[in-house]
Amino acid sequence: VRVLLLNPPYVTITSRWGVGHQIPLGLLMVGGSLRAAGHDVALFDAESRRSSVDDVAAEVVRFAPDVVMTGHAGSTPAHPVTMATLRAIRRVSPDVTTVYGGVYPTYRAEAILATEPAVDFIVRGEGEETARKLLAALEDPVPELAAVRGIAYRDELGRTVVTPDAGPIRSLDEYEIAFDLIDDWDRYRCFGLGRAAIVQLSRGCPHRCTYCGQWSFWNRWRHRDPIRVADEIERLHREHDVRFFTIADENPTTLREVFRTFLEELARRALPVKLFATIRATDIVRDADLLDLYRRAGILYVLMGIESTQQRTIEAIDKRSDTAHDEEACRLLARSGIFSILGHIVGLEEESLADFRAASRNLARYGGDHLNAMYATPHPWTPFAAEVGNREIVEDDLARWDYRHQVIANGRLPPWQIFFAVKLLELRFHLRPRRLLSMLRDRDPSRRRQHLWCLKHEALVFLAETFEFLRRTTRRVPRRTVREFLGFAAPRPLRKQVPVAATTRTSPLRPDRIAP
Ligand code: B12
Ligand code: SF4
Repeated sequence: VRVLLLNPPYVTITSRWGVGHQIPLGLLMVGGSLRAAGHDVALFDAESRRSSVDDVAAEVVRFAPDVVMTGHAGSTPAHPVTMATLRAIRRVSPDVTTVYGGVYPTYRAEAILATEPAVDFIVRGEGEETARKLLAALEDPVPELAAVRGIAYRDELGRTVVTPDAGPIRSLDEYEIAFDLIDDWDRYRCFGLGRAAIVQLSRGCPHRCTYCGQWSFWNRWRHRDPIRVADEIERLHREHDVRFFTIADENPTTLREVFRTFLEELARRALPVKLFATIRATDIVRDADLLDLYRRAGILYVLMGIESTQQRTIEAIDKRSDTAHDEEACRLLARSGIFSILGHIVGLEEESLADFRAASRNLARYGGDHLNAMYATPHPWTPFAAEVGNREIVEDDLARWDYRHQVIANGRLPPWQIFFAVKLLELRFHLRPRRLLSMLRDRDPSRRRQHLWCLKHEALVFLAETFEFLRRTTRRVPRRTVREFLGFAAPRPLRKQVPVAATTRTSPLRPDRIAP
């Protein structure tokens, strides 16, 4: 089967002015699996090419695939433009079969199929095996679609059929990743460090933060062979001069020994590459004795989702962490020469201006290097969405459900006040004298270059977001609660909260959430 993998033309302020574009790893993983099964596969990355919807339609006519497969990492906010693109494709190539995958369509399959005739199939969950089985079924003169687990489609009577879940892939190492489908590595550059790629050591997370939609998507935490991932990094560096790697994992440090093996392999190879990883503060504290190895392996940035500087909020979202760990992790990373990025979420509670002032003071005390202030977003598949079901939404455009726009109303403060409170928080954090002074005092020229690169791009994102907000303040959003907007039939029951004090905060791993 001739397959065109399509990364839709979804471009955000953060990719345009901030971190840049990244390779579409999910599609490359699906592509590798399909190619190994004998299909003819190509990739069109409309995001990094900054193509228009019409450019994509023209490319589909030119390539003339049997099947177009699409999906984007920034799944929910990318949904509207993905649908516009599939509609344009349908207009010019009515016979092409369309397949849509990723996190958002996994959970909204029925709603999408009911309203979007341009979507023929949805692959729910991990794509490698299911996409292969779907194509095998489609090649059959009498396709037995109902037997393919993990898909959704319309039957000949137009009824939506959702087949049983496919379940998590057992051995992630069995699948090849089609990195060679990338035709121009120069389109993927990050942090001013040259060519960039994403790699994945593990999938899933054994934690259960209420607002996070990732743990349920991947099901159990599983990992690849850490040595093979190090091989992959070395190969991408040697063959394509990739110098910056983002580790896609939700929680790469879940098993200390696995992560340690990965780091030791990288340190031993002494490649001139830098890494970005998302790691829990509790694991940074746990790994205090390994942080020198982290640095030698090339880890340059660690994003820590601290989410709030209030202990009550951290407990309400079941983060299984605490403010002491967050502060300690910042200190340890600074001591090890690794840049920390603090993920802070606004809207998990209805903050007052006093709460913003307290957050600003606390974040300054933690002393991290960068702040990524985000807005709580009620993905319908999270317990958080049910918890905030009665709050109103202030943003009904899914394209803005990207963590950079306020979605849920705050009963105490209007959106314009929240926006400026967040911008002030960012400004005070990034321009605090102690931070600026330590940047100026940094003698290492490569670190100084990083400081400057980040400062410039943080300023650009700041200005672009402010400009965008001012242009858009007049738009009125009809009054609806989260529940009404998402169309919940009934609020989902709240999960039983485990009191944090009754658990071991630093190692709350449950064996049933980790694959053997
Ligand atoms: C690396 C990363 C980034 C990178 C690179 C993104 C990229 N272009 O690849 C950067 C830093 C640029 C980034 C930016 C953003 N990101 Co981001 N990012 C991630 C991260 C950490 C990993 C993504 C990844 O590569 N995963 C691994 C791959 C293999 O998984 P996957 O893409 O889901 O693909 C699998 C399946 O979903 C499925 N599949 C996917 N697509 C398709 C298509 C078909 C046809 C099929 C059959 C199957 C299929 O098969 C794949 C293999 O099993 C995730 C969190 C996470 N750990 O997953 C967040 C995440 C994807 N990001 C998210 C968001 C919202 C964003 C931003 C919008 C934030 C912002 N406002 O700037 C932007 C989008 C900008 C952009 N243009 O990409 C959210 C998406 C939320 C949602 N579910 O809707 C996530 C899940 C974070 C989170 N915890 O909520 N991100
Ligand atoms: S630790 Fe991170 S990935 Fe894991 S459930 Fe919490 S927010 Fe999600």
